[in-house]
Amino acid sequence: MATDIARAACALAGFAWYCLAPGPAWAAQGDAGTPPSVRTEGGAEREASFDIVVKGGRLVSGRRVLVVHRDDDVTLRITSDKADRFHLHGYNKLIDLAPGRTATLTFKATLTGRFTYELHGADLELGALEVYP
Ligand SMILES: [Cu+2]
Repeated sequence: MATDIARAACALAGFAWYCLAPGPAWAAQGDAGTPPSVRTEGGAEREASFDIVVKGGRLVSGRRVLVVHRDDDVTLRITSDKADRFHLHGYNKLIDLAPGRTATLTFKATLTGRFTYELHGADLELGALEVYP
């Protein structure tokens, strides 16, 4: 249900090709799967941290789809070569980016689903955060 809403919003934003890409397509690109995060199975503390680097209007860091689980402590370290504003949809996290400086966003992944993230200044859709139960 939430996914449908997200897809509709994305379609309106002109990113239908991106939003409608099925899961297996991402998997085939090596984006899905085990997140490169520090995890303690069965333990109380889980964290997932990711670097998001944008240069010349392109995402140059590794993966577009960031995979975590509900209640993980998520850290996004975002670096852009131009001043911009980063937006994680759904969680509605906004952070200003200064050129060449890394901005850090931390939050607990309390909502499950697929949430796109983008740069507002460049109007650039970068990827998605997937939060699994
Ligand atoms: Cu946005």
